[in-house]
Amino acid sequence: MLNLVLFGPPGAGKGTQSEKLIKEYNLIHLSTGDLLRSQIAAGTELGLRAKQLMDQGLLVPDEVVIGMIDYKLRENQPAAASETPTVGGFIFDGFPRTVPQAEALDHLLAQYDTKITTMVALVVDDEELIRRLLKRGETSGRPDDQNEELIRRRVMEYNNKTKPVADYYGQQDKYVAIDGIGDIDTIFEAICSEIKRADVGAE
Ligand code: B4P
Repeated sequence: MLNLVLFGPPGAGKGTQSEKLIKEYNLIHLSTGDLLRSQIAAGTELGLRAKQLMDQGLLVPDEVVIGMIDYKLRENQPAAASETPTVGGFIFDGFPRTVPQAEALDHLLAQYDTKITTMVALVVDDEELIRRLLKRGETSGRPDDQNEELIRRRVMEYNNKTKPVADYYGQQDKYVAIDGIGDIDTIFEAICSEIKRADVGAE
């Protein structure tokens, strides 16, 4: 199993690269941002609560996103232990975003006798992030992409609460940083090289 954490600030290219990686490695894509937006679209109570926070550029509570990931992991396990897995693994996009989420993920994966292979971080400076998200906001319709002040709040939330997650994986020798500025295919190739290195190292 390849279990990849794709890490980086809002607008670093996680969603963009995830789309390519799931095809290349036959991975199940678990994006907490997408899961939350589908709850909002469905008008669930959870979605309504999450929307209030997301629209302010704030993170939603740990227990909410951990619960969603727990559910999705259970949903995607082979029915019997002897059954051959049909997927290559999971890509975690936008999760974990806090150290308690990272600890919970290790705990959840251990229940299925698996673990994170590596975490790849996309490094992009703040001004480029703001440029990208404002541009996406012109067409995405996402309320959290609509104004610069809100985007800066998301970047600040990342710097305060999410950045420490890199140290968590660094301590496990699973943290790799990649330049997230430049051609999308070149960045993709760099991620694939790191996956190869981590996979060989894990054998
Ligand atoms: P997410 O949906 O995860 O959104 P995101 O951080 O904006 O990243 P995304 O993956 O969508 O964008 P990408 O970088 O690919 O989170 C939204 C909100 O949900 C959070 O603020 C939070 O409130 C909540 N949330 C989600 N997960 C949570 C968790 N675990 N805990 C608590 N709260 C949580 O791309 C951005 C743009 O850049 C795109 O337009 C793309 O085309 C462009 N781009 C990508 N690569 C490029 C490149 N190389 N060059 C130029 N442009 C590029």
